[in-house]
Parts: sequence; C-alpha cells; structure tokens
Amino acid sequence: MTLSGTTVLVTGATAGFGLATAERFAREGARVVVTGRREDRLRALAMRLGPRVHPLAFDVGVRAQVERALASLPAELARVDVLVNNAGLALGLEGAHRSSLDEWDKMIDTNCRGLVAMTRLLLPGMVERGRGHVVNIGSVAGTYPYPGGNVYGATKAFVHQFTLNLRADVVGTGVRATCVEPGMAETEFSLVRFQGDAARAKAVYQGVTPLTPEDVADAVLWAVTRPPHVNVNVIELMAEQQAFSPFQIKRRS
Ligand code: NDP
Ligand code: 8X3
Repeated sequence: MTLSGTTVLVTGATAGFGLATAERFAREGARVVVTGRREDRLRALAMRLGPRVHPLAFDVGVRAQVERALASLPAELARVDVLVNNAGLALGLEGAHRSSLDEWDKMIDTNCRGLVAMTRLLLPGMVERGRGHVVNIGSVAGTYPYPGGNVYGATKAFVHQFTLNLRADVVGTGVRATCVEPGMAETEFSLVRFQGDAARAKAVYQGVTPLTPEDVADAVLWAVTRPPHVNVNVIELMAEQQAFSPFQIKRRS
C-alpha cells in the first residue's frame, strides 16, 4: 500500500511516539498534520520535514480548541485518511488515596476526552468516503494493573475498549480501527509523569533496553499498511526485559 496522497494526522507529534510516527509517515510519502501544544516544536518539525508536513497547535483536552483547529485545516488536509490518536500522558505514581484529583482530571481530559473528540470529528468524513483508519495509542497499563497506575491505566483501558467498540460501529464501511498498546519506552513520558524530575525519570530505564519511539512507529505503520481487507485490532508490544508481576499478597503478621 502506498502512502503518497494519504493524509495522516498525528496528535502529540512534538515528542516521543508521535514525533517518530510523523517522521515515519512523512518519509513514506504521506502528507502529515502534526499537532501538540508546543507550537515551536511543530514549526521546527515542519521546517525540517518539508512542505508535506503541516503544523497545527492546540490542546487536545480542550474541545473548543480541537473544533477550532480542525475547522481551520485547508481543504486538501481536512480529508484525513489516518488519525493517530497518540497525545497522552501519565501524571504521578501515588496510590489512589494520595493522588491529585487535578492530575486525574488532566489524564482523563487528554487521554480520553481528547481522543474521543478527535475521533468523533474526523470519523464521519472517513465513513462518507468509505476509507480511513483510526489508530489509538493505548498501553499495557490498560491491561495489567500496577501500583500507582490507577487512573492512567484506567484511561488506557478506555482507549482499548473504545477502539473495539469503534470497530463494532464502523464494520463494513471501509474504515479501520487499531489499538497499539506499548510497554515501557523511553520518551518524555516519565519526565512528564514526574513533573520534570530528570533523575527520577532516568531511573525508570536504568539497566533496561526499553522500547523506542521508532518501535512504536513501526507498529503503527504496519497496521496502516495492511491491505484494506485486513483490520489489525490490537497490537501489544513490550521490551523483552519487561513482563507481568505476580499478585501481591499482604499477609497478616
Ligand atoms: P511524550 O511525553 O514523549 O509525548 C507526549 C505527546 O503528547 C507530546 O507530543 C505532547 O505534546 C502531547 N500531548 C500531551 N498532552 C497534550 C495535550 N493536552 N494536547 C495536545 N498534545 C498533548 O510521551 P510518549 O511519546 O511516550 O507518549 C505518547 C502516547 O503513548 C501517550 O498516549 C502515552 O500514554 C502512550 N504510552 C507511552 C508509553 C511509554 O512508556 N512512553 C508506553 C505506552 C503508551 P505537547 O506537550 O507539545 O502538547
Ligand atoms: C506507559 C507504560 O508501563 O509505564 O503506558 O505504564 S507504563
């Protein structure tokens, strides 16, 4: 499947998976709309990758901004063929009884509300044209619980189920939906989670070869470039050095 003539919109393209995915699709010949809040990074990316890359700065968690941004797209970019809903974040690693409710709200606004708004606004055009692909970035945290994962993991469980329910709704229309669910990967993710504490963020990847943003971009590209009769529902990938933990048993002394 060739990507030239295809318009791809990637949310959260200023760093990490989104940046690698935007670069990858641009290299493959697609027109790419790159989004995020940090406009300077988007402009620099567009300058670097050339005229097929269009920067569009907005906060995905604020519906009015999403609506305004999408309405501002020039006609040739408004027909989005591939939507990569990647923008997202984890904040904090406290137990649920000590977490910040503001941080919980922010994760829900970005990871769930933002993804839902993007999808709802772009999906009708895809269905009308009989072609399109929504790729949602979930996480292994949506399947496997871990201490402090509380709302972050729950938002990713939402992303997983929303993707499957999307499939149930658009089946047979030519529109596809995929959830890509990575494990630990070194990006700005931990820096954001720990509010800029670089030492704490670095420690997360100590002694581990984590996934890279390019590994995730590969998975997205692979799902999108399957023949049109194939829908890849879910891709779960982890670093070889990451796996699942046993149940915790707190024994009475
Ligand atoms: P990064 O922090 O490196 O990148 C996150 C991207 O999301 C940035 O481009 C950021 O742009 C954007 N973003 C965050 N909040 C908003 C917002 N409110 N509006 C618009 N854009 C926003 O993290 P990753 O690349 O690691 O994360 C990408 C996705 O992958 C997330 O959904 C994350 O949950 C998920 N994930 C990450 C894993 C990991 O271990 N790294 C593993 C599994 C899933 P800006 O700040 O400019 O707005
Ligand atoms: C990010 C992966 O395991 O740090 O979604 O939660 S993890």
